[in-house]
Amino acid sequence: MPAMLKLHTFSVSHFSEKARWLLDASGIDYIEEPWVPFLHIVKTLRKGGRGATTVPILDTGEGCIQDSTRILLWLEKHRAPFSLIPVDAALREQVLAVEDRFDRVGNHVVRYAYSVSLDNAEGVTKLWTIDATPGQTRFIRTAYPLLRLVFRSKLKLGNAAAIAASEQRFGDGLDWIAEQLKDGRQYLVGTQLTAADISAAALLAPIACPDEHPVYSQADYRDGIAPLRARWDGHPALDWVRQLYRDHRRS
Ligand SMILES: N[C@@H](CCC(=O)N[C@@H](CS)C(=O)NCC(=O)O)C(=O)O
Repeated sequence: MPAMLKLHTFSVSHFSEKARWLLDASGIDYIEEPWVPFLHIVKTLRKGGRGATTVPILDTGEGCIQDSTRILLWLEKHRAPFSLIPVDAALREQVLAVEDRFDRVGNHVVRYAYSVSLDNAEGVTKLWTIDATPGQTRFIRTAYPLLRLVFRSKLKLGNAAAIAASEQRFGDGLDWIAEQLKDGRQYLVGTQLTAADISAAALLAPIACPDEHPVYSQADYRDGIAPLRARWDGHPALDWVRQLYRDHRRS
Protein backbone atom coordinates (compact mmCIF):
# COMPACT_ATOMS: atom_id res chain seq x y z
CA MET A 1 0.00 0.00 0.00
CA PRO A 2 1.47 3.40 -0.96
CA ALA A 3 2.41 5.83 1.86
CA MET A 4 -0.06 8.59 2.78
CA LEU A 5 0.69 11.65 0.67
CA LYS A 6 1.53 14.89 2.49
CA LEU A 7 0.91 18.24 0.82
CA HIS A 8 2.90 21.22 2.07
CA THR A 9 1.13 24.50 1.41
CA PHE A 10 0.42 28.04 2.52
CA SER A 11 -3.28 28.46 3.34
CA VAL A 12 -3.33 31.73 1.41
CA SER A 13 -1.52 30.38 -1.68
CA HIS A 14 -3.45 29.90 -4.90
CA PHE A 15 -0.88 27.47 -6.33
CA SER A 16 -1.39 25.42 -3.15
CA GLU A 17 -5.13 25.59 -3.71
CA LYS A 18 -4.61 24.24 -7.23
CA ALA A 19 -2.70 21.18 -5.92
CA ARG A 20 -5.16 20.70 -3.05
CA TRP A 21 -8.13 20.79 -5.42
CA LEU A 22 -6.47 18.35 -7.85
CA LEU A 23 -6.06 15.89 -4.99
CA ASP A 24 -9.56 16.47 -3.61
CA ALA A 25 -11.22 16.16 -7.02
CA SER A 26 -9.48 12.90 -7.76
CA GLY A 27 -10.46 11.41 -4.40
CA ILE A 28 -6.87 10.79 -3.38
CA ASP A 29 -6.22 10.64 0.36
CA TYR A 30 -3.58 13.01 1.70
CA ILE A 31 -2.84 15.16 4.67
CA GLU A 32 -2.09 18.84 4.38
CA GLU A 33 0.70 20.46 6.34
CA PRO A 34 0.52 24.23 5.91
CA TRP A 35 3.69 26.26 6.44
CA VAL A 36 4.09 29.89 7.41
CA PRO A 37 5.33 32.24 4.67
CA PHE A 38 8.93 33.42 5.27
CA LEU A 39 9.45 30.63 7.83
CA HIS A 40 9.15 28.14 4.96
CA ILE A 41 12.36 28.92 3.15
CA VAL A 42 14.76 26.37 4.66
CA LYS A 43 12.08 23.65 4.59
CA THR A 44 11.25 24.21 0.92
CA LEU A 45 14.91 24.28 -0.08
CA ARG A 46 15.54 21.04 1.81
CA LYS A 47 12.44 19.18 0.70
CA GLY A 48 12.27 20.54 -2.84
CA GLY A 49 15.96 20.00 -3.53
CA ARG A 50 15.78 22.22 -6.62
CA GLY A 51 16.98 25.54 -5.26
CA ALA A 52 13.37 26.81 -5.26
CA THR A 53 11.49 28.07 -2.20
CA THR A 54 7.91 27.61 -3.41
CA VAL A 55 4.95 25.63 -2.18
CA PRO A 56 3.11 23.41 -2.97
CA ILE A 57 5.34 20.42 -2.31
CA LEU A 58 3.95 16.89 -2.35
CA ASP A 59 5.79 14.44 -0.11
CA THR A 60 5.05 11.01 -1.55
CA GLY A 61 6.90 9.06 1.13
CA GLU A 62 9.52 8.16 -1.45
CA GLY A 63 10.48 11.69 -2.40
CA CYS A 64 9.18 15.23 -2.73
CA ILE A 65 7.60 16.81 -5.78
CA GLN A 66 7.83 20.60 -5.83
CA ASP A 67 5.70 22.68 -8.23
CA SER A 68 2.00 22.24 -8.95
CA THR A 69 2.56 21.16 -12.56
CA ARG A 70 5.07 18.51 -11.55
CA ILE A 71 2.60 17.35 -8.88
CA LEU A 72 -0.15 17.09 -11.51
CA LEU A 73 2.06 15.01 -13.82
CA TRP A 74 3.17 12.84 -10.90
CA LEU A 75 -0.47 12.13 -10.00
CA GLU A 76 -1.30 11.28 -13.59
CA LYS A 77 1.55 8.77 -13.69
CA HIS A 78 1.36 7.30 -10.19
CA ARG A 79 -2.36 7.49 -9.40
CA ALA A 80 -3.82 6.16 -12.64
CA PRO A 81 -6.55 6.14 -13.74
CA PHE A 82 -6.42 9.90 -13.15
CA SER A 83 -9.62 11.41 -14.54
CA LEU A 84 -8.46 15.06 -14.50
CA ILE A 85 -6.18 14.53 -17.50
CA PRO A 86 -7.89 12.88 -20.49
CA VAL A 87 -6.32 9.80 -22.01
CA ASP A 88 -7.01 11.09 -25.53
CA ALA A 89 -3.72 12.64 -26.68
CA ALA A 90 -5.24 15.75 -28.30
CA LEU A 91 -7.43 16.54 -25.29
CA ARG A 92 -4.53 15.86 -22.94
CA GLU A 93 -2.41 18.36 -24.83
CA GLN A 94 -5.21 20.95 -24.62
CA VAL A 95 -5.59 20.44 -20.87
CA LEU A 96 -1.86 20.87 -20.27
CA ALA A 97 -1.78 23.97 -22.49
CA VAL A 98 -4.59 25.60 -20.48
CA GLU A 99 -2.88 24.60 -17.25
CA ASP A 100 0.33 26.24 -18.44
CA ARG A 101 -1.52 29.38 -19.58
CA PHE A 102 -3.09 29.87 -16.16
CA ASP A 103 0.10 29.09 -14.24
CA ARG A 104 1.54 32.12 -16.02
CA VAL A 105 -1.57 34.20 -15.25
CA GLY A 106 -1.31 32.97 -11.64
CA ASN A 107 2.11 34.56 -11.25
CA HIS A 108 0.62 37.90 -12.34
CA VAL A 109 -2.31 37.49 -9.93
CA VAL A 110 0.15 37.60 -7.02
CA ARG A 111 1.64 40.93 -8.07
CA TYR A 112 -1.75 42.36 -8.96
CA ALA A 113 -3.38 41.38 -5.66
CA TYR A 114 -0.49 42.58 -3.47
CA SER A 115 -0.30 45.84 -5.41
CA VAL A 116 -3.45 46.95 -3.59
CA SER A 117 -3.04 45.10 -0.31
CA LEU A 118 0.60 45.05 0.83
CA ASP A 119 0.38 48.37 2.68
CA ASN A 120 -2.37 46.94 4.89
CA ALA A 121 -0.01 45.50 7.53
CA GLU A 122 -2.82 44.19 9.71
CA GLY A 123 -4.60 42.42 6.82
CA VAL A 124 -1.47 40.92 5.26
CA THR A 125 0.08 39.69 8.51
CA LYS A 126 -3.24 38.05 9.32
CA LEU A 127 -3.05 36.12 6.04
CA TRP A 128 0.59 35.18 6.53
CA THR A 129 0.01 33.89 10.07
CA ILE A 130 -3.09 31.75 9.56
CA ASP A 131 -1.10 28.64 10.48
CA ALA A 132 1.49 30.26 12.75
CA THR A 133 2.11 29.64 16.43
CA PRO A 134 1.77 32.70 18.71
CA GLY A 135 5.57 33.09 18.71
CA GLN A 136 5.75 32.89 14.91
CA THR A 137 2.91 35.42 14.68
CA ARG A 138 4.81 37.85 16.91
CA PHE A 139 7.89 37.40 14.75
CA ILE A 140 6.00 38.05 11.47
CA ARG A 141 4.27 41.11 12.94
CA THR A 142 7.51 42.57 14.31
CA ALA A 143 9.45 41.87 11.13
CA TYR A 144 6.65 43.06 8.83
CA PRO A 145 8.24 46.38 7.83
CA LEU A 146 11.30 44.46 6.62
CA LEU A 147 9.31 41.57 5.10
CA ARG A 148 7.16 44.11 3.30
CA LEU A 149 10.25 45.69 1.75
CA VAL A 150 11.57 42.29 0.63
CA PHE A 151 8.20 41.36 -0.84
CA ARG A 152 7.77 44.72 -2.51
CA SER A 153 11.10 44.38 -4.22
CA LYS A 154 10.61 40.71 -5.16
CA LEU A 155 7.22 41.45 -6.75
CA LYS A 156 8.42 44.76 -8.29
CA LEU A 157 5.56 46.60 -6.61
CA GLY A 158 7.39 49.91 -7.00
CA ASN A 159 7.19 49.49 -10.77
CA ALA A 160 3.87 50.85 -12.09
CA ALA A 161 4.52 49.37 -15.55
CA ALA A 162 4.99 45.89 -14.09
CA ILE A 163 1.71 46.19 -12.17
CA ALA A 164 -0.10 47.44 -15.28
CA ALA A 165 1.32 44.50 -17.25
CA SER A 166 0.07 42.09 -14.58
CA GLU A 167 -3.38 43.66 -14.70
CA GLN A 168 -3.34 43.27 -18.47
CA ARG A 169 -2.30 39.61 -18.29
CA PHE A 170 -5.00 38.96 -15.70
CA GLY A 171 -7.66 40.61 -17.89
CA ASP A 172 -6.41 38.69 -20.94
CA GLY A 173 -6.81 35.45 -18.96
CA LEU A 174 -10.39 36.35 -18.07
CA ASP A 175 -11.24 37.35 -21.63
CA TRP A 176 -9.75 34.12 -22.95
CA ILE A 177 -12.01 32.08 -20.66
CA ALA A 178 -15.08 34.13 -21.64
CA GLU A 179 -14.28 33.50 -25.31
CA GLN A 180 -13.93 29.72 -24.76
CA LEU A 181 -17.22 29.50 -22.88
CA LYS A 182 -19.32 31.84 -24.99
CA ASP A 183 -21.18 28.94 -26.66
CA GLY A 184 -22.50 27.94 -23.24
CA ARG A 185 -20.11 25.10 -22.50
CA GLN A 186 -19.33 24.44 -18.86
CA TYR A 187 -15.73 23.21 -19.07
CA LEU A 188 -12.63 24.58 -20.77
CA VAL A 189 -11.68 21.26 -22.40
CA GLY A 190 -14.11 18.49 -23.26
CA THR A 191 -17.35 17.78 -21.42
CA GLN A 192 -16.17 17.11 -17.88
CA LEU A 193 -14.06 18.70 -15.17
CA THR A 194 -10.35 18.49 -15.91
CA ALA A 195 -7.10 19.88 -14.56
CA ALA A 196 -7.60 22.78 -17.02
CA ASP A 197 -10.68 24.04 -15.14
CA ILE A 198 -9.13 23.45 -11.73
CA SER A 199 -5.94 25.30 -12.66
CA ALA A 200 -7.77 28.28 -14.11
CA ALA A 201 -10.28 28.55 -11.28
CA ALA A 202 -7.80 28.04 -8.44
CA LEU A 203 -5.34 30.56 -9.86
CA LEU A 204 -8.05 33.19 -10.43
CA ALA A 205 -9.71 32.52 -7.06
CA PRO A 206 -7.75 35.21 -5.15
CA ILE A 207 -9.72 37.80 -7.10
CA ALA A 208 -12.93 35.83 -7.79
CA CYS A 209 -13.20 35.17 -4.00
CA PRO A 210 -15.47 32.12 -4.14
CA ASP A 211 -17.55 31.45 -1.01
CA GLU A 212 -16.21 27.90 -0.80
CA HIS A 213 -12.58 28.99 -0.30
CA PRO A 214 -11.70 29.19 3.40
CA VAL A 215 -9.47 32.27 3.02
CA TYR A 216 -10.77 34.15 -0.03
CA SER A 217 -14.32 33.99 1.34
CA GLN A 218 -13.41 36.00 4.43
CA ALA A 219 -14.72 39.56 4.70
CA ASP A 220 -11.29 40.93 5.72
CA TYR A 221 -9.63 39.31 2.73
CA ARG A 222 -12.30 40.61 0.36
CA ASP A 223 -12.02 44.12 1.80
CA GLY A 224 -8.26 44.01 1.26
CA ILE A 225 -8.65 43.59 -2.50
CA ALA A 226 -11.85 45.63 -2.84
CA PRO A 227 -10.52 47.85 -5.66
CA LEU A 228 -9.78 44.80 -7.82
CA ARG A 229 -13.12 43.20 -7.05
CA ALA A 230 -14.87 46.41 -8.06
CA ARG A 231 -12.76 46.72 -11.22
CA TRP A 232 -13.66 43.21 -12.46
CA ASP A 233 -17.11 42.81 -10.97
CA GLY A 234 -19.48 41.07 -13.40
CA HIS A 235 -16.80 39.63 -15.69
CA PRO A 236 -18.25 36.31 -16.95
CA ALA A 237 -14.97 34.48 -16.32
CA LEU A 238 -15.05 35.35 -12.62
CA ASP A 239 -18.69 34.25 -12.50
CA TRP A 240 -17.57 30.96 -14.08
CA VAL A 241 -14.85 30.53 -11.42
CA ARG A 242 -17.44 31.01 -8.67
CA GLN A 243 -19.83 28.59 -10.37
CA LEU A 244 -17.09 25.97 -10.73
CA TYR A 245 -16.37 26.28 -7.01
CA ARG A 246 -20.07 25.92 -6.21
CA ASP A 247 -20.38 22.85 -8.43
CA HIS A 248 -17.11 21.09 -7.71
CA ARG A 249 -15.45 22.28 -4.53
CA ARG A 250 -16.27 21.08 -1.09
CA SER A 251 -17.16 23.82 1.33
N1 LIG B 1 5.34 27.31 -10.41
C1 LIG B 1 5.06 27.11 -9.00
C2 LIG B 1 4.66 28.44 -8.39
C3 LIG B 1 4.36 28.30 -6.91
C4 LIG B 1 4.38 29.61 -6.17
O1 LIG B 1 4.64 30.68 -6.75
N2 LIG B 1 4.14 29.53 -4.87
C5 LIG B 1 4.18 30.70 -4.02
C6 LIG B 1 2.90 30.77 -3.19
S1 LIG B 1 1.48 31.06 -4.22
C7 LIG B 1 5.34 30.56 -3.04
O2 LIG B 1 5.61 29.48 -2.57
N3 LIG B 1 6.02 31.67 -2.74
C8 LIG B 1 7.06 31.68 -1.75
C9 LIG B 1 8.42 31.74 -2.35
O3 LIG B 1 8.57 31.94 -3.57
O4 LIG B 1 9.38 31.60 -1.59
C10 LIG B 1 3.98 26.04 -8.84
O5 LIG B 1 3.23 25.81 -9.80
O6 LIG B 1 3.91 25.39 -7.80
